[in-house]
Amino acid sequence: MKNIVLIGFMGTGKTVVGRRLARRLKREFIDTDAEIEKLMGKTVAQIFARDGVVRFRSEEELLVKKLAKREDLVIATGGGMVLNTENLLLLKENGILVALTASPEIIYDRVRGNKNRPLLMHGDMMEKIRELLQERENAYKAAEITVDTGNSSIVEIVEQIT
Ligand code: SKM
Repeated sequence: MKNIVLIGFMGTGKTVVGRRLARRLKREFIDTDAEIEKLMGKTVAQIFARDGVVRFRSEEELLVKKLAKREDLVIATGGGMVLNTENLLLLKENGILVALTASPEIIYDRVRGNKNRPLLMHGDMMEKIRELLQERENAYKAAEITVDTGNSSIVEIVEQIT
């Protein structure tokens, strides 16, 4: 069966929803950020600081190439994964893309205590969220299904996807 690929901005719930969805469907769950952290033995923040964003993006690319050959997975992608059109096409080849969304205010509430969000650590966090959301709006529209995670429980969200 095709993979289920969760895309969307940081703080939209991809990891939490993905894990629950995988359990429900009895599928393997892959979180690309966690996978890259495991591979490189560093947190995302450390990779950004020590190796740079370009290195992180190329690790994402390599990982997508591997994942696109597999089936029956639930994949939670990093928030910037879909900025690369090649990634998007590969993930779509054998996957159903599901976009998770939430308002900038809810995203802010969910991510503000998290130190592992290097793109949001400099300057005004709320402003940065709005700016990046605007830049990426179109990329997230590549999904076949879009689910707002702002006002629903995880169970309800999983229900909407299945
Ligand atoms: O993949 C990580 C990393 O912090 C970059 C990112 C982004 O570009 O939105 C989101 C996170 O999931």
